[in-house]
Amino acid sequence: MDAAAGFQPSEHQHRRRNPLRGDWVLVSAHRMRRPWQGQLEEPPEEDVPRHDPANPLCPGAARASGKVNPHYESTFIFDNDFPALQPDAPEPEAEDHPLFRAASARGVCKVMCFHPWSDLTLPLMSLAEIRRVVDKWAEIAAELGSSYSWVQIFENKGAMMGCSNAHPHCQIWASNFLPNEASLEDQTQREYHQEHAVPMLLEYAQLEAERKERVVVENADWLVVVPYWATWPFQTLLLPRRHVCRLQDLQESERDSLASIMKRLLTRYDNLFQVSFPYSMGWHGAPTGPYLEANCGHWQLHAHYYPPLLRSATIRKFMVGYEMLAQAQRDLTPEQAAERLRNLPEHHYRLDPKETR
Ligand code: H2U
Ligand code: ZN
Repeated sequence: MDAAAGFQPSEHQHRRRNPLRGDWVLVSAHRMRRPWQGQLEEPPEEDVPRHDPANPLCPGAARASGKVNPHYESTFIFDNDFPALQPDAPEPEAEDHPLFRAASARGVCKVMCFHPWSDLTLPLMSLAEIRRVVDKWAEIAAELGSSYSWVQIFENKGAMMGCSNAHPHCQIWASNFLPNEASLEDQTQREYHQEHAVPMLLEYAQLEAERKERVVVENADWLVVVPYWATWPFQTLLLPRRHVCRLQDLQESERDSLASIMKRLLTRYDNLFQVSFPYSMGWHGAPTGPYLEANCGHWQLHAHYYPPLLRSATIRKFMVGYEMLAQAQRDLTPEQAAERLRNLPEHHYRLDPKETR
C-alpha cells in the first residue's frame, strides 16, 4: 500500500523540520477536537489608566533606582534598573574540568517605552508613532551593535508572557557573546548558504509568497507567514522581501512599510480572540561588534512572534510534558492558523467602525 495515499496534513500527524533551528515539530491537528478541562487564563486588563504617576514607565514618574523619567512625548529609552547583563563583571575562574565550564558574560540591558500613554499598544498607535519605534530600534541596534556581538530587541506583551507592566515597551539586551538562538541560526543559515548559494530566509520568503497558503499579510517590502515549522499555535515570522542583514540597514520606505505591516499583523492578532493578544516577539539579524567586519551574506533580518494562546483569550498552549522531554508539538496546522489570521478584519475591534489611527 502507498503510505502517502490520502495524506492530509490537517488530519494525519506528521513531523516538520525547522531549518532555522535544525530540529523538528510534531503536527497533530486532529487533537484540536479534544475537550478542554484544563487551566483557564485571566483575560488581560483592558482598562489601563492612560497616566499613572506611580507607574515607573510613565513620563515624569520615579523608577526603582530613584531616577525620574523625563516628560517624554514619543519613545524613551533608559537603563534597566535590574539588569541581567552589566558591562563590568569579572571573568569567571578558569575551569578545572570540562563538565564545569563557564564563560564571561558582559553587556547592558535597556528598556524602551513606545509611547507616553500606558493604555496604548502598538496596533492602536498611528503609523507615524510606530515608525518612531522602528527608527529607535534601528538606532539602538546600531549604537549597541558598534561594540556588542548581539543586540537582542524583544517585547514581552501581556502578563501571560511575563510582562510586568502594561505600559507599551520592549527591552534591549546587548551581550559580548552570541546567545544560543543566535548562534544556532548563524550556523544553520551559514550551512544553507554554503550549500544553496542563497540566503535561507530570502529563498523561504520567495517560496511562501508563491505558495500563499501560510501568508498572513504582505506588502511591497514585507511578508508575514505562519512558518511551515511553527511550534506555537499562531506563531509568525516577519520577513523582508529583499536581502537585509540588520534593522539599521532598512531604508526609509522599508521602515514605513514595516510600521504598516506590524500594525496590520498586530490588529489581526488582537481581533482573533478580541483581546490584547499576548506574545513574545524579537528581532534577529546578523551579529555585530567584532562580527561587523565578517561576511553576513547568509543572514537575513527577521522578527519572530510567539503568542501562547491556542483556542480563546483564556486557553493557552502549554509547552510542557512531551515538549520539554521529547520535542515540540502543535495542534492546528500552520496552514489552518494562517487562514484564520488571514480572514480576520484589519479594523481593530476596540475602535469604532469609522475610527482610524
Ligand atoms: P517587562 O515588563 O518585560 O518585565 O519589562 C519591564 C522592565 O522594566 C523590567 O525588566 C524594568 C524591569 O527590570 N524596570 C526598571 O528598570 N525600573 C523600574 O523602576 C521598574 C521596571
Ligand atoms: Zn530567528
